[in-house]
Amino acid sequence: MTFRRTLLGLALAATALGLGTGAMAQAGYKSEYKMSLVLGPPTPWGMAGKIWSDMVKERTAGRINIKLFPGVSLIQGDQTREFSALRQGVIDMAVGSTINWSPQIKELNLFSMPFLMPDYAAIDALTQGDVGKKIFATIDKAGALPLAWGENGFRELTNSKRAIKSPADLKGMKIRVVGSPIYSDVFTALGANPTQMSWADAQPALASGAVDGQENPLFLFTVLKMQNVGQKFLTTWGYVADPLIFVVNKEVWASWTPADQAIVRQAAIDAGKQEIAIARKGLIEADKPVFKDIAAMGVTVTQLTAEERTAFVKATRPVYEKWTNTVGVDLVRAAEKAVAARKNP
Ligand code: X2X
Repeated sequence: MTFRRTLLGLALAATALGLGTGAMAQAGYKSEYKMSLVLGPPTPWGMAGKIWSDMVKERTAGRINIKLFPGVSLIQGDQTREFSALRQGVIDMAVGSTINWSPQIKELNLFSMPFLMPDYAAIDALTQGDVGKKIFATIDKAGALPLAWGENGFRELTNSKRAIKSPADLKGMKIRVVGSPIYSDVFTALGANPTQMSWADAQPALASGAVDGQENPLFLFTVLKMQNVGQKFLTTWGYVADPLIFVVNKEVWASWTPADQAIVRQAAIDAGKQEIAIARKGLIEADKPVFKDIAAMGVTVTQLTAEERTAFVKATRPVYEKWTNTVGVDLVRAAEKAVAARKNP
C-alpha cells in the first residue's frame, strides 16, 4: 500500500506541477528528443521527420516529444559526422541518408554504386528485401537502431554551362559532390572536376558560380528554385538513388517502455511509407509532371536515350568494380540478383 500511496502522491505532485500523468509515469524520459535531418520541411526528407515526430507525439499522448533539427544543426552542418554523433548520443534520433553515413558504414555505399538501380522497383527490391535486412543488421552492429526506410530519391544532374548528353559534355566541369569518396570517383571517371562539400556550403557555391553543377533529387531543384542560381540544364540519368533511414540512438531506445518502443517503430514504418509516396510524386507518372514543371522554369531538360545512358554506364564501370570490393562482393551480388528479380521492371 505504501507503494500505491507513493504513486498517488507523485500523481498529485505531477498534477500540481502541471505535468500530465504521461510525463509523471515516465520519469526517465527526456522532456524533448533531438531529431537530426539534413533537409527540413517542405522537402520530402523534412516531411519524413515531421510526420514521424507528429505521429509519435500523438500516439504516445505526448510522452515522447521530438524537436526537429534540420540543416544537421546539431553538428554544425557537417552531415558526414551525423552517424557518429547519433551513436554518441549528441543526436537522439534521425532520418538520415545512406550517403552521409557511408563514411562510417561502408556497406551503405551500395546505394551510390552507379547505375545499380534502374528504376523505383529496383530501390524497393533492395530496401524491402533481404539486402535491406542485411543493411539494417550492419547499422545495428555499427551502434544505432534502424527502424524503417524512407527516400531522398534519384539524384539528377544539373549545371549552368550546357546540356549534358555524354561524358564528353562533362569534361572539366566543376561539380559539387557529397562528402563520400565514391562520388569523387564517379565524376573523375566521367572527366568532370568534382569538389566535395557539405550541402550547407554547396548552396553559396552554386549561387556564386564557384561550382558549375550539382546532383540531387529534383524536389530540391524546385524547392530552392535552382534555376535562379544559374542551374539552367538538367540531365535525368537516374545514376543513383538515395534511400533514407529512420534511426534511434540505442540508449534512448532502451530508456523507453516496450509499448512506446512499439509505437515509435510503427510510426517510423508508417511515416516512411507516406514519405516515399511524397518523394515519388510527379516522378512515377508516365508524363513525369516534375520534368515539365522544371522545363517551364526555363530549364533545358535532357532525358537520355538508352544508348546515351549506356555511355555513362560504361564510363563509370571501373568505379563500380572498385567499390564492389569496398561494399562487399557478397552484398553487391545479392543486390544485383534482387534487382534482376524485381517485380514490374
Ligand atoms: O548533401 C546532399 O546533396 C543531400 C542533401 O542530398 C544529402 O544530404 C545527401
